[in-house]
Amino acid sequence: MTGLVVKNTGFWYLVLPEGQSLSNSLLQLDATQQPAEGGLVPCKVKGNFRLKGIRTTNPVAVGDWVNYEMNKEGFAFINRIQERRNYIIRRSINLSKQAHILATNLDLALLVVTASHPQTSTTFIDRFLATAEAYRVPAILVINKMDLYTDEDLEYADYLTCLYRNIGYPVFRISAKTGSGIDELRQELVGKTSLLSGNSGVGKSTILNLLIPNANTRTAEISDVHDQGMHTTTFSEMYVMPSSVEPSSPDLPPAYIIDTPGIKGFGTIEFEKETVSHYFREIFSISDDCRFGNCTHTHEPGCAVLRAVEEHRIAQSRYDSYLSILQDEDEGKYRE
Ligand SMILES: Nc1nc2c(ncn2[C@@H]2O[C@H](COP(=O)(O)OP(=O)(O)O)[C@@H](O)[C@H]2O)c(=O)[nH]1
Ligand SMILES: [Mg+2]
Ligand SMILES: [Zn+2]
Repeated sequence: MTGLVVKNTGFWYLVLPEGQSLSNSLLQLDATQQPAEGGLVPCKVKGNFRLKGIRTTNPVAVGDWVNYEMNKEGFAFINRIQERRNYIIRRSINLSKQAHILATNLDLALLVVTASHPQTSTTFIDRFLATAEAYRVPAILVINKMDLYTDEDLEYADYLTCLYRNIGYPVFRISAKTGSGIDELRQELVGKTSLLSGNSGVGKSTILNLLIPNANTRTAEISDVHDQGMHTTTFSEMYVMPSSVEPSSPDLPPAYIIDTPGIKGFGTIEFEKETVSHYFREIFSISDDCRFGNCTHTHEPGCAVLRAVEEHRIAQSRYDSYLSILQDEDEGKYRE
């Protein structure tokens, strides 16, 4: 039998049988609460699944299409993962050689950022975008809390908007509080499987609750002292977004949104020094004009990238992020 992995709770994977449609109410039940008829199938994993030599804490991830079989004890086990179009992993904290697969088979990686409360740094954004490029997942930025901003915050929001639109990334400006910009964002997500990411406190749960009535994700109050949200859950969770607020037409493909509560960032796990520049689109395209083919764009004579940074054709903030990833490789460590 074939199905889609829609939830991962500990060693249980909940699988949606092929051809069956998903509802948020089923997603809210755990493995032991699923109805026998028409429910999600609780599965365990049997066999050794590996990802290109990388050890992962979870062999199977939300978004995977799998084959499963019932066993005698009455539960199912996954015995094959169908080939993945893509995946996004993060390095496990304190386990430098282990990685956690956040989600697979993604159409979109959506990064929610804020100009304040808390402020998202360009380094964080660029690491996210570079990771998305490396995994070949199209990325978009969503600037939230537009209702909240002072003139200074707005300046930063405008800077981010221009910078990333110029590079070619779609940028949405929304307020989950007032609802402004939400319809445009919803249109972007229709028919796709999207990963929702961003620092805690930027409004991911609030956005989900707005896009998906009854999603009931918990929102955290930002602590005044640390200006950071509280972690509430840890596993990747999938939600189904109705294609419109009205009862959706059955012909429209569903939109899946995968939330990764408590995940702050992605380790730059697979980057090699020579390829880091490939994941900065505008740096990569200008590097064609560097004198040396193996230019690292740090000190070489005739480096077109260094010249472009000087002439402000490449943003200093982007170049700094590029250098910071290179530095990680030097030190052999991966910060978040
Ligand atoms: N003013 C304002 N506050 C927001 C907005 N979106 C979320 N918040 C608040 O920001 C805090 C963190 O939101 P939450 O959704 O829990 O963030 P998450 O950690 O990314 O899931 C909560 O107090 C929300 O009410 C917004 O657009 N404007
Ligand atoms: Mg949240
Ligand atoms: Zn160069």
